[in-house]
Amino acid sequence: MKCLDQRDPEPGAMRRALELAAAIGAPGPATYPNPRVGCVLLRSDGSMIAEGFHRGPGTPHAEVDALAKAGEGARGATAVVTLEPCNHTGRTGPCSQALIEAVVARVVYAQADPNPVAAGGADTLKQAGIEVEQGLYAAESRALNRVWTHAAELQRPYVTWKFATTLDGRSAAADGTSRWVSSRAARLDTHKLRALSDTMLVGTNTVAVDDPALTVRDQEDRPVGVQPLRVAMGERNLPAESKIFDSGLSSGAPSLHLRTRDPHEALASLWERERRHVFLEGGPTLAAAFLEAGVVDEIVVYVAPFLLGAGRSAVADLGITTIADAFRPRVRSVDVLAPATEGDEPNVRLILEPAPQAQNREDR
Ligand code: AOF
Ligand code: ZN
Repeated sequence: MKCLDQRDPEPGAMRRALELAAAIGAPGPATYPNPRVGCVLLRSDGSMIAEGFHRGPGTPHAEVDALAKAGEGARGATAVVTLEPCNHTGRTGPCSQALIEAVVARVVYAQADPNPVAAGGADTLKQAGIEVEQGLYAAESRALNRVWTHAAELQRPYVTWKFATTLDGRSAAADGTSRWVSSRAARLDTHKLRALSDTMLVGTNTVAVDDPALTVRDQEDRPVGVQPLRVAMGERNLPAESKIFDSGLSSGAPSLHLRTRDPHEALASLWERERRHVFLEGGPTLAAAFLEAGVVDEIVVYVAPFLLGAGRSAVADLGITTIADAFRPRVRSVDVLAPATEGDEPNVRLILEPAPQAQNREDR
């Protein structure tokens, strides 16, 4: 078996566990509603016994995956795992018990489990006489499951609001044409971001006016990968032939009409359906409702370099009448998206993070 750094094998094992966790692919539907987790079992001399990772809901957790490979060899081992071993019976049994039964000597984990249903594994292990250490590469583990962690802490799905705008803040021309103000490169980028979420959300007005498919598609416009749940939210009745209800078009992507205008209610209902990451694509009324409810966690904006002078805004009236009350998210990144094809133009992408609502007000 491969030997890790003999003097201090645990950091190397944790780096390997993080790598294993990430090997499942991009964060999102591959493991949602579960996190990405990796585990490495070490002998007391620092050599590796076995490794494992989590492949998604219903499959063994990382620790159990590694323990199964180690068999009797796990006795006296150190388990190095990216997340606190779970303490509950969910779709599978508690990892804390599995580690106790395998008679491991020591458990080193990075991130405490933010899921209240599963937390408590560390205490159970300590009570069983196992040495437990927490915090090694905790920030890296948190970053590995950034959105999942945030959602678990909030106990509602994480919300990314995406919109495209012209230089003068218009998201569509007055006559409703130019459904796409952004460049082809920006639209391709949007599909990559959609693929990280497990839920697409729009208002019923947007479905009635734009009739979006809300699927994740490739360069050739073919649906690809695990399709998010497509949700129309609002009280307006929708034509049965709306594209979002067409599962044939979209490799079986499921859809749902939530008959509520309340963002909190909608998110609670999606959380119950085990949704972790909502990708909100408008329209202006729904965006304003989510902003006012303080439930937008991330904003992605594509700016197209042209003017319309009139037309629909990306967001409806927020009741702000003076500059001091402006909604000012923090800028996380600004990037230029180069043209994807001839005739396409560069667009600018901003990723922003609203400050928590109360803090936003106090800061002024
Ligand atoms: C671990 N190791 O590899 C994972 C953990 O319903 P279940 O049984 O799939 O449990 C899911 C919860 O267990 C998840 O929300 C998280 O708190 C924890 N995931 N825990 O020890 C793992 N995937
Ligand atoms: Zn577990």
